[in-house]
Amino acid sequence: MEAIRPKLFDFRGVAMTNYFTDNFDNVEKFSAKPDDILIATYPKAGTTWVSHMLDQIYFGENSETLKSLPVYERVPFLEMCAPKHMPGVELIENMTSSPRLIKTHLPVQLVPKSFWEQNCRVIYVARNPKDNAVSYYHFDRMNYVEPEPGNWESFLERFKQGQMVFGSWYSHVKGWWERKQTNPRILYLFYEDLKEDVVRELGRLCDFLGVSLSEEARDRVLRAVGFQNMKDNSMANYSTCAVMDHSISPFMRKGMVADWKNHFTVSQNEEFDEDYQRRMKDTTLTFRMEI
Ligand code: PPS
Repeated sequence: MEAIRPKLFDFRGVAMTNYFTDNFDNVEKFSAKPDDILIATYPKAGTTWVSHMLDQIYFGENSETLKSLPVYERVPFLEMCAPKHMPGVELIENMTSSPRLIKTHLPVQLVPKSFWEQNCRVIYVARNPKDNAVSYYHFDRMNYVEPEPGNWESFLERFKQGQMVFGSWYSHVKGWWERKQTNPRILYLFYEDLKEDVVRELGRLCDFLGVSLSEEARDRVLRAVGFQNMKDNSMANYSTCAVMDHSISPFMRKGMVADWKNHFTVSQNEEFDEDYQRRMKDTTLTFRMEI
């Protein structure tokens, strides 16, 4: 696999790489449709899980399409513009399905304005920062279009400083949380809640979307989005993605809450908690580090 690891730079106050900024003129000009559904997350918070869930809710009965297209084509990544892949904007513009399901990792202030003008529904998924950092670390090891991760210790420092692609976890989760307070078209979900009770969270999701599933359809969705089923499904597990090396770490890695306990040292944890308390003082948003 080619070594094409990019460097981070500041883009409008957010750490980014060229793979997410090269096409930004077209991202900003993107024309959303009223029934588009945006799935927004900080990287590694549960994007693929919720994307697959939405895809199953809307198109799960059309199993032929689901079997032949990977999740990153069924739910295109708006700002993505990487080698060997069609830019996200083009993929979306070529879509014929309705509603269009669209993935983004953009912080709220960089979302193209047409999503707000069209009053689109947005599902935001957040994950506790310790597990989020661990998942991001292993992802950066196996994904050659991410910056070099370095060792865990230095990665964790960079995470705390917001020197990650898509910037600071703190700014991201708080920015979207503040926007949600005044925009009822944003549903804010937590990875930990999904793990705790996926049936309940699927119900909340369907209520928000105004979708009513039969018991049979609901069971089909739940089966399809189970961790092991997604891990075994080549259309959901990114095994077809050319820039990832799953022998280093699989994309569908552990899928659990509190795996951070296997990575953080006692002092890393204490320092992280102290920093976390300080930086979350100005928000009503709270996270569960374990369930
Ligand atoms: S990305 O690259 O930003 O789109 O990654 P993202 O999909 O947001 O996050 C990947 C992590 O989500 C876990 N995952 C799941 N957990 C539980 N159940 C299901 N069905 C599921 N699908 C994906 C995946 O394993 C990654 O977490 P880690 O902790 O690394 O295992």
